[in-house]
Amino acid sequence: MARSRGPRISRRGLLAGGAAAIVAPAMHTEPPQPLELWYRQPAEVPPAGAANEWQNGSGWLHALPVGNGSLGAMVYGGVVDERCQLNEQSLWSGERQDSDDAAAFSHLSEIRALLFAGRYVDALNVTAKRFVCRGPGSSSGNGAAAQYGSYETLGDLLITSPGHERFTNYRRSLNLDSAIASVQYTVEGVRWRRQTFASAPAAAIVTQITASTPGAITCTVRLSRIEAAQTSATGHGLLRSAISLKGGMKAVVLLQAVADGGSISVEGTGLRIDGATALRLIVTAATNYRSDAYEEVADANLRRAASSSFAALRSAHLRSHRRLFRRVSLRLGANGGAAQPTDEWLKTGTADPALAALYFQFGRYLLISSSRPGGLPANLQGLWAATIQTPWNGDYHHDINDEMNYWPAEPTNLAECHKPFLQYIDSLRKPGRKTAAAYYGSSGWVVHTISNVWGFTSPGEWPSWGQYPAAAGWLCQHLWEHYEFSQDRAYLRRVWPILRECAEFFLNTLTEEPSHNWLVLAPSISPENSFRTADGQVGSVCYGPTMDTGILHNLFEHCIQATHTLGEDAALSRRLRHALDRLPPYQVGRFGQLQEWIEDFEEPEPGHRHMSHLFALHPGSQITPRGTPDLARAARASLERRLAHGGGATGWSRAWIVNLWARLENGNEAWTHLKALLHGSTLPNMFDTHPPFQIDGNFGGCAGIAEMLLQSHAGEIHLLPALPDAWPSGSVRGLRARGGFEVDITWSRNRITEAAVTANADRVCRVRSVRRLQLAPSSTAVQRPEPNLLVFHALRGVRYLLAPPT
Ligand code: FUC
Repeated sequence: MARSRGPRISRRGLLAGGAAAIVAPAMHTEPPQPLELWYRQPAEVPPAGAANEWQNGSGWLHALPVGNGSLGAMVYGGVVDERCQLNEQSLWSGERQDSDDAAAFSHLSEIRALLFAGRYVDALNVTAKRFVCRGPGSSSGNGAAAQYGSYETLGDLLITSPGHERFTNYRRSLNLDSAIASVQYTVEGVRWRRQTFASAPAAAIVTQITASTPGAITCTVRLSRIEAAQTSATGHGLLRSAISLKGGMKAVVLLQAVADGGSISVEGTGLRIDGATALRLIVTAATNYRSDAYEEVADANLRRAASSSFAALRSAHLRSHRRLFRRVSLRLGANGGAAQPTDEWLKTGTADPALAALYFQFGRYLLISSSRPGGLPANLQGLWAATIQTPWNGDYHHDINDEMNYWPAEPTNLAECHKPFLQYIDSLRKPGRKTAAAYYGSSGWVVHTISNVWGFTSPGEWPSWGQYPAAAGWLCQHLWEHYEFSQDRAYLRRVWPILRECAEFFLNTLTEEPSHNWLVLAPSISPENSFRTADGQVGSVCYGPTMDTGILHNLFEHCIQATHTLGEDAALSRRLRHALDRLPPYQVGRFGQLQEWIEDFEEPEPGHRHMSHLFALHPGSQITPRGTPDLARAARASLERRLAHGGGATGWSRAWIVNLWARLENGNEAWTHLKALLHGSTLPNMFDTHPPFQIDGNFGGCAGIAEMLLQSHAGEIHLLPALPDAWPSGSVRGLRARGGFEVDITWSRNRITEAAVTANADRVCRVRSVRRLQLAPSSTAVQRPEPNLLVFHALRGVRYLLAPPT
């Protein structure tokens, strides 16, 4: 957003003029949108002690996730056998390791020379031998037994209720607005109800069981884990599971049963409850990842929660969840499908916009549940993983996956949920400095494709996916976006050293290629894609791929802006500008496409899932339909070419495509691909599937919907930039725009009927819409540089109403 001062109007003058002031929130006119996932049958609970292959089988993918940002559960909704599969986000195998190869730097010039001589396959071979991590790295995504480690399940809470075999009126659900998973059924006239939530304020998972007949609750409760756990029951309704993993990771899970009436006794390693009227189960857990006093932490949390009533726990949980969740509401019309259970709704394949609205809010729900301040960032599975060996180690992949996880954070008004990621990026700085020195002989910090919770920043074990230094620049985009949306200068000052050190790394590492003297990263890759060399071989390691240009352009521009905003480092700013001017330009290839590499190579896999070379269109902002129409056309040609060859096959790839079409302002194409995501890559519990389950598509799809409704990357707020014909009427409230704005939009018959913009500080506001709008009613001075572009000076906290002329 431009920060120059526009028309100067005093607050007094504005209010004196009468009418612009704060107006009541826009009323929704569309039918209420469902905020619930619901099912007619339990998720199939696997037999006790079953090995972990079942994660991608039937049961877990029907179970419903709850989470408080670090502690989570998958609730199956079983009747006789209920299972809540538990997770704690820092429970990782593996350990800190020194995976940098100190000799790597001595091979850098050789690799570069091979690349610049066009000997790509030779360069790949030397890189594979001399310029990868030491040791097995991620072990091809199977690192559970290696030092790299894997994110692991915490175990299960198992509740057995004998005599409940013949149940009727079954229903289970997850309400996104209350963040409570519920199960209800009837057995012989007794109505049973279980509610489970993961409370952030209580740092606990709480399950309450009630029955309509006093004294009816008789069940057993156990904690279990496939391996490496010692479980014990003590008197007073307490269970304890102590986990100890090879690398030194330790965890404890505690459960306190609190019964109204009846009795609790120890039965083996579990508890037996007899004749209770209500039963409350409190679960807390902690690991030694952050503190050796983890047992005390879990214990204190347990005692605090167990001494609160269910009503008090529930209302504190609701307050904490709704404070975040209710900031945004979305209605997209038609919700006929909501009458069906969610698994059936997903299967029907009908184009129901309300399903998209539910998916959008589910994405926000998942982010709130898996990423809260103080915790670790949402990993490849958010925080829900049922196995010892989680696919791809459940780690942090920086070549699309973890960035996509956080695309919705700022626009969908969950900036707090972005913080774990921002802190995690900061934590990579220290190991990343060592990696920068070992491989590039450079100061600054760098990270490559993958990281774990142990600070892994080395290149991955195989260069075609692992040699990706630009990752550090992409991560820094998130630090900047948090500032762009908030305009919080104190925050920018705090993170500036991270950005600066990253920029310094790239300034040191960029090198001149011989043909045009452009500055390039070498060796690099265009994530996970390959190309055919002139002599017909397949290469991957390259120099100056288009994505690097997009990422470095972003990083350097942001750093330049930061130096201006913070009044610092004019010399650095000049160096960055100089380097920016010498990055490779965007090139258009033989198909009219945006070229992915510095040469217009043939592609063995033209439908590749990664959309890396389109970074500048999204999530970057250098290519826009109005600002760079020729490049936007080339980007579109690239996208169409990918699609013509089967692109979008994985969930996250499809979600990226939605965002790309939204940036091309093509709502109908965005909707087509959103439907493909909903009906092709979504599991019964609404988790995205790669396959297997990978949460990035959930977040990317959620962000894509926001991107269809509101964009703010081109120095202006663009209302409904990509509204599909299929969403003729709707409303959205509480989306955020860069520049420090909050925006509401209501539309009908595909045209805006009303919008509202609120700024978090006095500043110029530029609003674009397809339809001519005016500030209504208001005395605020408005400029109209283009028919559909309004510019005015917004005052802090005033809600400006925009409407078509009457
Ligand atoms: C990247 C992708 C894969 C997968 C993995 C977790 O490597 O290319 O498709 O999403 O991350």
